[in-house]
Amino acid sequence: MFEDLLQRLGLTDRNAGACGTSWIHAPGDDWLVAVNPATAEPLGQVAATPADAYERVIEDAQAAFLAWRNVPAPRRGEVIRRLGQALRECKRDLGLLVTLETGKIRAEGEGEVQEMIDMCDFAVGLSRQLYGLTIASERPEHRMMEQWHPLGPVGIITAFNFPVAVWSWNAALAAVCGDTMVWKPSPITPLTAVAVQHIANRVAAECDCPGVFNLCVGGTDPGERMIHDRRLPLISATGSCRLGTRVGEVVGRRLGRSLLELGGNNAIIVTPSANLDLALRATLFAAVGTAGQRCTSVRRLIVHESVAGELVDRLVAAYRTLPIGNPWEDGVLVGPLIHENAVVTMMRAIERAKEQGGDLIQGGKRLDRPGFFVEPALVRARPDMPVVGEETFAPILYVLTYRTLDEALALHNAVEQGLTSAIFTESLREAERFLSAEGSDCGIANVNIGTSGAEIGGAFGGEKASGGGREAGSDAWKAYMRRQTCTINRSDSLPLAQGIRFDATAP
Ligand code: UN1
Repeated sequence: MFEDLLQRLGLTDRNAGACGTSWIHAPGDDWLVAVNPATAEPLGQVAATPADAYERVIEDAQAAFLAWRNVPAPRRGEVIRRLGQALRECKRDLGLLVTLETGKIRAEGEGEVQEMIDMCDFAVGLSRQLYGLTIASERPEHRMMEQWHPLGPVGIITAFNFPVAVWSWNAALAAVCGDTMVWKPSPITPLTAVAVQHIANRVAAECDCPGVFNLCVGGTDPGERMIHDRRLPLISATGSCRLGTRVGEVVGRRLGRSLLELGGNNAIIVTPSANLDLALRATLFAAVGTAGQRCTSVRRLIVHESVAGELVDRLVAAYRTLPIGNPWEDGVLVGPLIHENAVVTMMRAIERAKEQGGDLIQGGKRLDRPGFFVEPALVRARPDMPVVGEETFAPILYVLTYRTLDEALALHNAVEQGLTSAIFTESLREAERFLSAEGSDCGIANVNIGTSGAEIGGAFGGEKASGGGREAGSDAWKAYMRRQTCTINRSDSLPLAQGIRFDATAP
């Protein structure tokens, strides 16, 4: 049905999955099958990376790093400017492939490519702003300064739900910072990764910088190799808390750096003064957008009891008319879940919620059609239900009520994760309290905006079990570089810091 599209993106039925300075066509018999979750039909296959191909990819990334680190940063920025241009040219095609491989709707598929473009623009500017500080020295005729150097080849592990944007958060920064990189995409979305690699290869060929962007498609095998590999000083990983724990442990054992962007159990607090129209629209996008499969999706709605009745009625009405269907069709707002297992996990969570005393007030059924479609679910819940503390990667929204803001904040922060958060209020005091030190404990806190859909200009990431990493905007680039403190003496004496005297006589 979409053969032309695959062709335009350089894809065939069977694609190589390992790429260093060139594609490595290993005879490997381990093929990953990309499936369209809306039809359960295969889209194409990609070869998993065997051990010897992995070695070649890492060697290419290492060799390329030796040259790339010496290229002036603004020139590295030029490569990323061109990458952004190439992405603009294929925004529709790549966006549609994201839709086909992940099941997210067209607007969101293209939105993801826009996020890549924005990220490239940001990194181009950054390539002239990798600033260090100068610091007052306590010693006469001395100067202290801080400078930032490239770190090395970076390992990038990404998840199925943002199969291309999260690569760009890392890749655009790593490249301008002078790092080369090795990308292991989710084994569920290998086709978009191969398509992006083709685009990156074209840009790298034009700019004569082979080996900066590298790929090794696969499951746990290349993943485990990467996290153990001392040649990768930084592993940036996006995925579940379980994956993050493994990455953090293994990389920590070799004293490498890890940048973790893990799960969330995000909440929206709706206060008595809230503009309910806004709260409703924001909740809908955050709860059912991407079929609830963003790490930023809202999982808990904490509503003041005085407005809970009205808000829940309006949510139920909106859920009943949600256009669910083929994500590439106009007007559809909810596509399928990613695979069969995701459907089963969602149904189990709903069963457990019921057993624990929750009340399923809307949706929650599988649709009788091919693919992995479900009705988004609304569950009236109590905070002590264990299932409410878990992140089920599906559109289940637990509705909780509260009486005082103290109670709402305590409920809000009572989960293991700490990624994104939001409050809907017209009260300055409530908003400021939510943003204060005693308010939201998350990496992202919004007022009158939902939990999902962050801009790339800010640092993205969360606290607690969400991993602590920060990616994309602000000064997230610092994770991709090594900091060096330099002190320079232009005098004829050798004063020691802290006033120490050490007058050894030299012969
Ligand atoms: C994710 O789900 O892993 O803020 C990332 C958002 C997107 C990124 C989500 N910009 O929802």
